[in-house]
Amino acid sequence: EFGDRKAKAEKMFRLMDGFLKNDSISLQKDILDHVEFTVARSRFNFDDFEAYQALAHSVRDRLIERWHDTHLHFKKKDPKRIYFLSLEFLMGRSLTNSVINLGIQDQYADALTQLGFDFEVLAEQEGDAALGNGGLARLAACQMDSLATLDYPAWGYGLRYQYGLFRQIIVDGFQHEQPDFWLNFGNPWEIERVHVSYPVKFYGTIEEEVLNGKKCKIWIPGESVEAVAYDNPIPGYGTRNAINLRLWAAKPSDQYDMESYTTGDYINAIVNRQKAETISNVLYPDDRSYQGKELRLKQQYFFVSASLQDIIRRFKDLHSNFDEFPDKVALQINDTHPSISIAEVMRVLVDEENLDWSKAWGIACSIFSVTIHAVQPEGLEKIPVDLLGSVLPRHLEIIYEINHRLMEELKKSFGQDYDRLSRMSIVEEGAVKSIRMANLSLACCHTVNGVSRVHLETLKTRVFKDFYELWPQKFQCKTNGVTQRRWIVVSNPSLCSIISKWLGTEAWIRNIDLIAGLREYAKDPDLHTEWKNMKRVNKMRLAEYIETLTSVKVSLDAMFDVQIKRIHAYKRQLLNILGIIHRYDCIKNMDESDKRRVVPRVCIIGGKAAPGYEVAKKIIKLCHAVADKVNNDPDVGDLLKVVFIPDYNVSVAELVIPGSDLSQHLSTAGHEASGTGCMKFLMNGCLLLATADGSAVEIAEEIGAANMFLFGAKVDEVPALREKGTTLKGSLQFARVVRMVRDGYFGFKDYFKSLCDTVEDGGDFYLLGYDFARYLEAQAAADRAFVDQVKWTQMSILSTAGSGKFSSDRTIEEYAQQSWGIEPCKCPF
Ligand code: 6GP
Repeated sequence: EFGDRKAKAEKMFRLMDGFLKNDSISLQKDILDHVEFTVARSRFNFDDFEAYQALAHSVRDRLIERWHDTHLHFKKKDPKRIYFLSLEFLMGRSLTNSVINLGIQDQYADALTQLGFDFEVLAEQEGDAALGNGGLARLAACQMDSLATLDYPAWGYGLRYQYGLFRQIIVDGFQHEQPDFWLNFGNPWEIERVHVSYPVKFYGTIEEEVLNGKKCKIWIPGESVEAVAYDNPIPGYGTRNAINLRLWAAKPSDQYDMESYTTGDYINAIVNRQKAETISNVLYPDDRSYQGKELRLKQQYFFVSASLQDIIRRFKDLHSNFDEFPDKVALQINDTHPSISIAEVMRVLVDEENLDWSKAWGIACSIFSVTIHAVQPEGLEKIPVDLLGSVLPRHLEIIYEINHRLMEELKKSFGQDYDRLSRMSIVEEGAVKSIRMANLSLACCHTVNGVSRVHLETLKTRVFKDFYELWPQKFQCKTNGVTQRRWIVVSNPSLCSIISKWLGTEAWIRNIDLIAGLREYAKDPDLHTEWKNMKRVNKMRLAEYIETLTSVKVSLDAMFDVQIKRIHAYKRQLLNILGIIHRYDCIKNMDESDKRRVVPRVCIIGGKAAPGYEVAKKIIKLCHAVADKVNNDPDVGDLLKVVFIPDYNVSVAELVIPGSDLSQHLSTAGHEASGTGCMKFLMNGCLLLATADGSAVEIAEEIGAANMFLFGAKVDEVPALREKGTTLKGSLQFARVVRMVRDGYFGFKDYFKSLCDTVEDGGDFYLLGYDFARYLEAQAAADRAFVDQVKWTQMSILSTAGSGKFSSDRTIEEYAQQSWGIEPCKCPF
């Protein structure tokens, strides 16, 4: 039989003409075939978008080839796999990243030139896949790239939202949200698997039954929705491995509302079926609060249930004994959003696989690990008991049982310390009785990860203090990282060539530690010349983009100073704007000879505000109001320009980061879990102006504090400063700039009043007033450094050279070894 199969495989392979070929002629032929047969346009008449579609499909073919091989190989070797569950993945564009990781970028560029097209122009045709809000979601995307590159047997699981993160439109300086119809023009990067689908159940009742003399709970669900898989191949760099990101879409199930059919209510039955699809319709656009939303809970359970059915099916293909489950399966939950998976695993093992409770719990505790991405306890998700009991009645019972056993165990350690018990309880009593999803995760997961050293400390000493005292061994630090493939190789090709040339190798693209080798040349004038040229070309690209979008002309000699990230009070974009107002005010009061000493600046801000977040929306408006005044003031000219870049997303970041000189990371110390934007700037040789928060502390250790501009209250000073409250007065300068806004110097006096209130009158929770003077000093230090271009370039080179620790490759290695216990499984070429 084996001989038969082999002969058949050989015949297939001959018919296929072997693997797809990657020479220029074959690629041209492939692209044209796709124009004709996939896009269904004539080979003689197609535009840039159609060329992009055909190109993407030809790349997709090559991805699928490797992806198949990888999965066959994984199946044959049957290693322990890591399953990465995340409600959000912010992938951005795929084309350039794919051809680079496949190692066929030059061949494609050449093939397209032969056909009369330009690769870069076609790459611009692609829209962003924005199935996430911010940090946590982009981190997940970077980690998928590293998992594939490092040959780990990994799967990503998430939701295929029809509408990604909203598009930000600016009208008269105000943010408006528009839906992101990202699938309207098709998505060549996904493979629809109509036959890979699972029913996911909701609502209903619980009944008790006696089975084999044992009392059992039976869940009789009230609604069933079908989860259909959409697979997205993720290619590794410098390897044949391509792993899978499987996203679930909701489709009506045949079992849905059968009653209406039988009672003859045909039209309503169909309308109701359609409702099922709403589960995967839209991404929640707030990265902090989604408490108590039924749809959100259904989204979480929907993707978790489908993923677990898929994982268990794969396990059962080769194994029959659940004792082996922890040897084959590691489950990573990305923040607490997928933590209902803990109750689901228990339900499947106890109710469906008939394991006894303690055995099932032992298995659950050895497969799950969690990473927390938030700092504030308010950011941790809670689900009202009434809601959970209605949507997932059996899961609520299971969670109660887990909690009961947890409380019993805690009593053994802490006796009658009821305060502690109530803090650690999974069930929160109070006006709205709720389930604390973080406590559920902490009770079960063998590892609880923080995303920077400072963050882990906060988790240990504040957020999860009680749990840390009980289970110190669970707590681990996994400082975040980003992938150098996307953030240098894709987004900054000139820098990529410079690094490879000076290191004499491209090996750093897989082994980032090598990048430290640049330190040796940090003073080399030839490297300085190349480095400055690279920066200038990138700034030129950015300046053109700014002019196209905002009609503001900026000077390339100015320092490009950038703050791009979600708009949040704690990230203190307001501090930046008040600093800009101060700078403007100073320039206005200077005579001509003083003005000659001013370092010209282009201040660039970008980011989205959650639709219901008033303070954040006012900050966006203030930025525009200040820009209007400053940019049109002839006294200022090129000395200061203010630009708000609309609709910030991954592709915009790829353009902005390489073109910036300075980047700002201003969170009040203790509030940014890690920050990953700063790592992308660091890799690109942009100097950092930052508070000692999140991973900035570790960056300072790597590159030396003298090579960045650190300022502001330290993490351990913040609580005492807050205590002082009203007696804390900001500097006179601070009072003056806030007064300018209050007095309507930039217009919209009434509208900005409440924004000013947040930083005055003893409010100022985020300590803008306290930090303002030190912020201005740090800015002045940046100005002085910029004047000395030799020094600046050296600092810039040292930033790139010191960025090695902040690669997601390092983070993933740590997860693999310290949390997941998995080994690489490399597909042979
Ligand atoms: C973010 C954190 O705010 C950021 O500091 C961190 O770098 C990033 O996660 C990755 O770890 N958090 C989120 O995006 C979020 O939604 C619930 O937290």
